[in-house]
Amino acid sequence: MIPIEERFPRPSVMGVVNVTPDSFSDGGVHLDPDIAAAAARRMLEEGAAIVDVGGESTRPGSAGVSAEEELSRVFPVLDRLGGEVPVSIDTSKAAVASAALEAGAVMVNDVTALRGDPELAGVVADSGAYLCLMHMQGSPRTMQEEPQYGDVAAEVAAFLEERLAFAVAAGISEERICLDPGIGFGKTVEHNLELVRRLDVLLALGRPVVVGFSRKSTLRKLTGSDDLLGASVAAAVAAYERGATVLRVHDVKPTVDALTVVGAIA
Ligand code: HH2
Repeated sequence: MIPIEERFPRPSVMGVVNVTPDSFSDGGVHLDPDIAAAAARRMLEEGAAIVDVGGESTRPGSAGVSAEEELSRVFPVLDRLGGEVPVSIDTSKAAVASAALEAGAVMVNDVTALRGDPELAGVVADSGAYLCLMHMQGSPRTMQEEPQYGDVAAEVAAFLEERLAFAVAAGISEERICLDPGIGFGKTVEHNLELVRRLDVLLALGRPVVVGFSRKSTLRKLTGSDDLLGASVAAAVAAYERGATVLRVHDVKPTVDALTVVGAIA
């Protein structure tokens, strides 16, 4: 088993393929499994190290979908990829993760950090997959109503430290785990900016950090623009420069190019 930092060295780009009708930036675009699989292959060609496939939107206000519905969206995509594209399955459900890992996924990306489904930790432990643990305050339905923190960086780090210990106690080796502050998940604009500004507080936990700022509403609020490409690339570069390892993005090529240039200058 290769430690996650060797399999996905800094910087690695994670391309986003949402197979949902309602995701907040690309909802409906990839609902056809042929189109979704083609998008995943294109992202790999453009330099993505891994593609995050999700069948349930977690946008603010969204309700959940059943495991059957989620699987019926993502499985045909994984089936078409045939294990040829490294896939992270964006799910909180053990049944979905289990089927996806069987179909070749190498990582489970759980926005609930193993709080959503008591069976998920065991599925990850038994499979030897990589795991991303993300911070969220509240649930997608309510999280943007009134997010509150004393010290957002310290509180997010304390939460992730506790979830990391939980995962390790469940038999998931620490070297398979990465951590994510959960940009936009129960956070104001200032909370999101502070988390990237003080990414060192998360890095101190000793695990690779994933940042997903791409196309999030904070960028729209900052720029006043609906075209979030430049803003998303800037946020990825800023996160990388502060030590993030994995950048979760919708626009792979511009991000890879930007990181290549920033890396050459460094
Ligand atoms: N953001 C979203 C979904 N999953 N996973 C991680 N680890 N980090 C993130 O920041 C993250 C995530 C939300 O973005 P998106 O996939 O574009 O939208 P939706 O949840 O509506 O499908």
